[in-house]
Amino acid sequence: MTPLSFRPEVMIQGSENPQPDPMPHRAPRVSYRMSDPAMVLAETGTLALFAFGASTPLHDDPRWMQIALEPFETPAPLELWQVEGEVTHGRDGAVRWSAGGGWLFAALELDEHDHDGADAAAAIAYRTLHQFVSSRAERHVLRVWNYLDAINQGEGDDERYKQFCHGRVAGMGDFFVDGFPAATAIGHHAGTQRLQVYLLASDQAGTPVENPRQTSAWRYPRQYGRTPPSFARAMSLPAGDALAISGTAAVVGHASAHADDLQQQLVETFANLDALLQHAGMPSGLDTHSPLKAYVRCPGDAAQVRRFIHERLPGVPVLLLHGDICRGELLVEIDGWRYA
Ligand code: 3EB
Repeated sequence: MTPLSFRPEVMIQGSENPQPDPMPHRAPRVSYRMSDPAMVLAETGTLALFAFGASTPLHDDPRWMQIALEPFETPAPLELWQVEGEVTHGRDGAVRWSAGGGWLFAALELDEHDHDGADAAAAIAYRTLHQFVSSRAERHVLRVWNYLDAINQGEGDDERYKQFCHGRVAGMGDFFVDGFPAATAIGHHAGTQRLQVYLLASDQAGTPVENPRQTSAWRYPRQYGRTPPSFARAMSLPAGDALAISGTAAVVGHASAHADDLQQQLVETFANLDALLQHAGMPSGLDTHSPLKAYVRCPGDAAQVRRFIHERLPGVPVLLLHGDICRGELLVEIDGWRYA
């Protein structure tokens, strides 16, 4: 839906409603940039800035986040979220946040040692973020990223990813009654039990999008754990001008396809991405404004993943990160943005 076609509806609603919803805001611009963090943080409209890997600097600014995933190409660019207008930022207990132009970034990092494991840490993280977001006008969570240590450790229902899924649902309460946000959940190798959760929220609701080639994650059968994963395959942003694409892997229906075959998993992952874009009504393919991340389990696979993506999507910015996918047989996962 374009902002123009949306306008008359809002005006009609507005005439009946003393407090009409604000107009949908233009989607934040997400890009990768090689630049000096201090300079980017000083720019008007910088909502968040991400650095990848342990060798990046630390900053006190609440908008700065060091991600526990190592990039395969160094120096890696920063990931930048830009909005229109002034940005304010602060801390609320353990939550770091920034807001501007109708958008909200919020982040929480926990040490699992303080919280008795992945299950309890996820519950605390989601409860805390829920409480914070509820206090804000930007209360519609559209996109969440989750990074946790040793994601595939443990057998059966005790696997840490499954514990995380259980705790996430326990902690979220009625956070997502209007539908789950788009999400990513990836394992890091930082060797500390650090749980990183961050989100993008808006003062307007988005539209969750599912993938016709895939069972909705919250309907996965029992074999994948006691508590199915709670995320949407994608989220169309309120103005319909961007699609936030969840972590997408070689899952067809609910099953992992091509166990341990990297090339075939890449082909299947791109078939999933194509189907998702089509189902969302977005232009097919990805363009040079559509930044992607590829999470690669085995460092030796990175070159092949890079080659495949560059051949398939020339000119599309892609950041290759060392990360474990939540099912042991999956070797690669891709997420990112598609602007209309
Ligand atoms: C899948 O299709 C792959 O638990 O939040 C992808 C995106 C996956 C998000 C999550 C998990 C999550 O099931 C795994």
